[in-house]
Amino acid sequence: MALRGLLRLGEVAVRVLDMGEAREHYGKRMGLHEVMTDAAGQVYFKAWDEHDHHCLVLREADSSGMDYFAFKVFDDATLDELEPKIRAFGLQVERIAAGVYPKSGRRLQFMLPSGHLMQLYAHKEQIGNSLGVRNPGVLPDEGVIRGFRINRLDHALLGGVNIDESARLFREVFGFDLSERLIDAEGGQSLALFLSCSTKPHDIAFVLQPTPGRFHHVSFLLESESDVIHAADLIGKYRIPVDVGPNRHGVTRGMTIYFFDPSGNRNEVFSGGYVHYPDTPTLTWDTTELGHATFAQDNVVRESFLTVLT
Ligand code: M3P
Ligand code: FE
Repeated sequence: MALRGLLRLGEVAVRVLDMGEAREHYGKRMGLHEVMTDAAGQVYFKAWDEHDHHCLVLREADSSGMDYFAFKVFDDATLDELEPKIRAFGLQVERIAAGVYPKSGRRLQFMLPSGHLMQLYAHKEQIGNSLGVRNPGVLPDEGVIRGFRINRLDHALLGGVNIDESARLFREVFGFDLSERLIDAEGGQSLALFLSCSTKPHDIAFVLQPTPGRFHHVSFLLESESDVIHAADLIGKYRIPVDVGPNRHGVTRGMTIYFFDPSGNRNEVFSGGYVHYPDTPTLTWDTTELGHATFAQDNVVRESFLTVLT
């Protein structure tokens, strides 16, 4: 597959209430690598198998939630091509100069109809995954893969209003596929929309909420389903609050566990899921199967999963 345009979710900026606790959670427990603190005190992390400098930015604030998320695009020309298209869709686009965001090239920034601040960038300093690029081998040195053994940032689920409009931007302007959707069995209203720009079942998703700009979870990829169980063991050992213990999503078919950071932001680690191609039909779930769509091993509808957002 010739992957061009938007490549992947490259960065999520999360607000935390206490930076010390957050560092312990994301660094020591989850095992992400802390790579930098900036002049404003924001702390930057990367997952071991990412080449780019960072994927997670934490900012200490009075409320938890997400400040913005950013997709990496293939090249600088992609930014030039997309800017007028985003404007033509009806959004105001702000240009942010290279270097304003550390280690990053210039960015485009706009507010989604669902109330989420989104950015696009083409360049971020690459510091590698510690294996090098010539005869890299397969196993990094001891201590590089640690904690929950997270490979990379994978996706985010965002809660907000006008999710059909946000999805339309991703499909019509960014060329994403609607891989799956959850609809109200009665009225047909979209309740959750899953969008892919790759062969993954989703790269970004939206869930309908009464208020804009909410954050449901950020998700990190693990190598294997046994690593999900290993993460669950660590979550228990360190008394990390669990939202949903190991289970399999109906939507995406990923093996998942949901837990909370010390500020109440939901995190997910997962493994697996099917391969999505551009000709894969959109899969539709409706509310008569809400339990199976969300957690397919026990089919239990979890109130907290549907209502707790930051
Ligand atoms: C995921 C995933 C819902 C399912 C969410 C699924 C909201 O987050 O990673 O597959 O029904
Ligand atoms: Fe997820």
